Amino acid sequence: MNRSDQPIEALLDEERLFPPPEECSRSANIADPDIYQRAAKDPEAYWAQAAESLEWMRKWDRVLDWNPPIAQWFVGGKLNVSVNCLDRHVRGWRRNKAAFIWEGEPGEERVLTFADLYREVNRFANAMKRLGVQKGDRVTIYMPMIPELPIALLACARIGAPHSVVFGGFSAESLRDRINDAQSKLVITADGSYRRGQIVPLKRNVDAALKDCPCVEKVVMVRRIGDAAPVAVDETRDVWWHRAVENVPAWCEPEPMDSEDPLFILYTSGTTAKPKGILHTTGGYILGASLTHKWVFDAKEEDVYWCSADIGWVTGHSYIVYGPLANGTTGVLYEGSPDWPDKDRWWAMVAKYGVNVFYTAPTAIRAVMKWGESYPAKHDLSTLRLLGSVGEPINPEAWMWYHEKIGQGRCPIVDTWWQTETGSIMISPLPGLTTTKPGSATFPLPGIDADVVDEAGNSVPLGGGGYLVLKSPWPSMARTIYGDPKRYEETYWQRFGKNVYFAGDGCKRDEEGYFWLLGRVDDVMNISGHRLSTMEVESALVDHQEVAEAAVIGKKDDIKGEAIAAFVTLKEGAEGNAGKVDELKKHVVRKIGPIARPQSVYFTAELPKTRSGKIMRRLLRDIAEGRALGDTTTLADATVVAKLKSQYEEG
Ligand code: 7RM
Repeated sequence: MNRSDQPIEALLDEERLFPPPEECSRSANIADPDIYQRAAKDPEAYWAQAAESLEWMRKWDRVLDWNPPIAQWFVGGKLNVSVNCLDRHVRGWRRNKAAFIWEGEPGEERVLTFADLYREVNRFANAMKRLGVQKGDRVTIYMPMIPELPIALLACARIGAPHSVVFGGFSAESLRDRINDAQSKLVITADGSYRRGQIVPLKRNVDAALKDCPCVEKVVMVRRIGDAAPVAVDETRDVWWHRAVENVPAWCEPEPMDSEDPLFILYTSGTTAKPKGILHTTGGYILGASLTHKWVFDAKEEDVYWCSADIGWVTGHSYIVYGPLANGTTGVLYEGSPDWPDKDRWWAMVAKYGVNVFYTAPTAIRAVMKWGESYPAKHDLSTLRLLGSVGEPINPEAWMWYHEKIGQGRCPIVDTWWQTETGSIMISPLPGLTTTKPGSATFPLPGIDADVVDEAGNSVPLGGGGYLVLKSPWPSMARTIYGDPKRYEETYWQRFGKNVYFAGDGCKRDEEGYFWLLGRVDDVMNISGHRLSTMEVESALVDHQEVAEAAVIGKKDDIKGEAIAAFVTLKEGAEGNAGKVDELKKHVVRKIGPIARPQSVYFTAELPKTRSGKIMRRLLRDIAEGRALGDTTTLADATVVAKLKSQYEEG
């Protein structure tokens, strides 16, 4: 499958080359190309040397224990992530350096220095302890992009309580399932959040979720909105953040964590209806996040860095919170939407704060492109020196537009391939070294052993395509799926043997060895850079009392990358009309959240299936994208798709 706007053959013929600007090569953190070879020759020595950049309470005994597929990194080492992100900076001159420049959607501004952040993290860590949270207890965080969100993450890290952040756009039911899966004791939320001028009632969703979460003992609420978002307070359970931190000591002893102790769980969609709780541990994760942030974004002391993701996704964990803070970087944190109050909000902020490095997703670039170049052109973007992309393949057209209209032809673009499971960037240019090609994530980073293999697991020669795999362990790799180690092994470490990580992405390499990511090869959709499984949406649909069966596909979309198209069979007697379409869309939003809202719903008497009863989504995709049907020989009843196709074409 190729999600780009060109056929893959055309991609591989891409002739536009963008060598690193001289200025960038001269000053880059990584300017010596030998690093790739050095890392490949002795990976353990390479990672050990990299880990010296962290502050350890006890040094490790062994770099790696590898019993495939179980890896342990920096065995015997002890450290605390919050110490690495805060204490070591406040001890020195960074004390009064800005850690976050925050802007609320309505326009408030707040700057938190490292000392401010340190103080708030210590206080909130003590507040959680007072509420009964102990090392190892899980904490679910369901919050808007306000300073209390990174404070909550770091406070969890300080006391050794693994956090599980649930994106604020998820529904009460999704929140409930994630709380129960993690068996969280504490939930941290806010009365609400702002989105395009509207108020999202977060606490109300928490209340709904907690009707079925007996594990939760306490809820902490930030007062973000105030009177416009009144909340029901359960006096025995709920406590305001500002009350919780009253009269707590200003210092909280950081928990000495084993390198392999859990740092967080983050849920991500797989091929089944149930999201997977990806578990990351302490030493390897913070090494991966900090090192890649330093190298890929060429982090400099004086930088103002902005990653536009939400902390509810892994990109926000690694590249808003942990990586940049570990490196002592000043980051921008923005609560709201890029088109509020107008479509130049981002560029106004870039100019206002003098942003140097900007990291966003192709779906956002394509939206900005559609709005037109007049919006960025209104603002002074001359401080930008480096641009990043993540979340899905970036089509060359969007890449060129980003390069010209945002980067003004001056800024290298780093197209970064990675996943929730990899913890940090795996395939990306190094801005001072790599000549880029629009649409290619270029090469695996030093120490990352990526390959492209065929069905049988054999490496495919340059020029060919297949499945993307990682053939050696790396420090920030996921350690397990929380509560389901078997699923972890089966999903990632079985397809090509227990030594080989299967990423679930298709990939081609050109004759020069550049990697071209082609999108998922499984039933995972990529909607605006967010992962959703077809099964998740299908089970939300069949949960509706009038739906008999549903098949969902990701249909190519100019802005979102993919948009959800649902093919639905109704139960006897139910009528498929416009009202029903609306009702089903709402039902999915209620079950999962707005990101899962189907763009189109089609009613059909039957779904195309193989003789063994498997729904042939490939054919539905052909229909939805208006292509000639692919191979239909395995269908149980070929008339089903023919009918569906003509019905679809009639509109
Ligand atoms: C960071 C993140 C992971 C999936 C992954 C890919 C796709 C991400 C790129 C990309 C092509 C990229 N984590 N993906 N980055 N595809 N080029 N630069 O997105 O767990 O939410 O998603 O996203 O399919 O498997 S994620």
